[in-house]
Amino acid sequence: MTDTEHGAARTAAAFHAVYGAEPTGTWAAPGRVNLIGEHTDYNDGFVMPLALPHTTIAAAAPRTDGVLRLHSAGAPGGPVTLRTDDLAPPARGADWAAYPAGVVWAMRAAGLPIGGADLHYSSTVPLGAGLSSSAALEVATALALDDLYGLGLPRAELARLAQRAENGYVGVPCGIMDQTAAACCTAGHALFLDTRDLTHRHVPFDLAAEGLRLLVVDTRVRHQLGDGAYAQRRAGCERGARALGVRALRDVPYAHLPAALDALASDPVVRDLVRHIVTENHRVERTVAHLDAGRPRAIGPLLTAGHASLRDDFKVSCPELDLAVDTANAAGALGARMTGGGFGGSALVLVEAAAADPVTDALHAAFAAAGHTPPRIFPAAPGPGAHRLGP
Ligand code: GAF
Repeated sequence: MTDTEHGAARTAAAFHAVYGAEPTGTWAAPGRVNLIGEHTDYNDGFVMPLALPHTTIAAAAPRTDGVLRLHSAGAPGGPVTLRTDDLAPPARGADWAAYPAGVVWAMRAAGLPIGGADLHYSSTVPLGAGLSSSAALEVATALALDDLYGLGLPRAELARLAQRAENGYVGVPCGIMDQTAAACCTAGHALFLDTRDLTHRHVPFDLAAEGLRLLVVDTRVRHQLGDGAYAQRRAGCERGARALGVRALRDVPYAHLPAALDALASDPVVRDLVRHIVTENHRVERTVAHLDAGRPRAIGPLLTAGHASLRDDFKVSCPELDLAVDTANAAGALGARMTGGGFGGSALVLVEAAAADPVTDALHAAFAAAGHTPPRIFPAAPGPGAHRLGP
């Protein structure tokens, strides 16, 4: 049995222990790291996430009485019990159950014939590490309900419903990247996604075959997206688009960046946000070009340049993330950057396989010397997107 099969069997057994019956099935959705393309998703831009092997597993069975029961291996106590008819935003409290309840709300608000259900969750996606544990929870729920109620919705639609749950029910103004990564990624590939229309392409990223490793460095600095700084960046980008007369910053071509920056000279905060978004979209396109041409090592400097832009222009880094990036590069990494929303969470590091251990040692030593909490460091190879596990 694989780890995932074990996880499915354990989650199904726990469902039985909680609800006294067999689940109809089990479904998994992964966390993600974003290789490049940060904060571009709410600017209609390009992103390039890949699925982690860490997943949230939902065991579920439908109910005919309109009751929704939600239980998590990670939360103490019995199931949260709600009536689907009563679900309405805003969610009461920022409780984990708001995410799956929000998915049920979003599906029903979209007119989909979703009734009640019993759900039990287990997860190996690190929480609060900027690795999209919320999107994994939402997408596992959306896929389970889609299957239980025989809807057969396209993956991109499940991602949109999951995002609507988070925006409209939980109240977090996130973009669409994380939910699409959880729903649409495939093993061995990064997902080149155009967030304007969700068209995407699976770009081969076979690290092992290339003799490379991608390390995820969880700084253990926790940051919630809902607490204002993310929404401020988003509002600043919208202000920039309005000032430049474009629908979204994605519509500012890289070649027009100098003129756009001149036009925004009187608003340096917005000017710097715009510089990040326009250069970041360009970095995504160059990353894709390198990977398509079989030059994965060449993306290293783009990762590091992306970090500098997030630190200096978008101002969403923090000392621990900067230390991780600088230390990894000084120890011989090909490139490194923060990944996800920022202000904490995780960095990623691209290294030659032989350099993975020395770079990991250097990171531990640097965090210890700085008096920071020890980071959690693990290699990530692109795993599959959401799927049914069984029975
Ligand atoms: C978070 C958000 F949820 C995403 O939508 C995205 O904006 C990301 O931060 C930054 O790229 O993960």
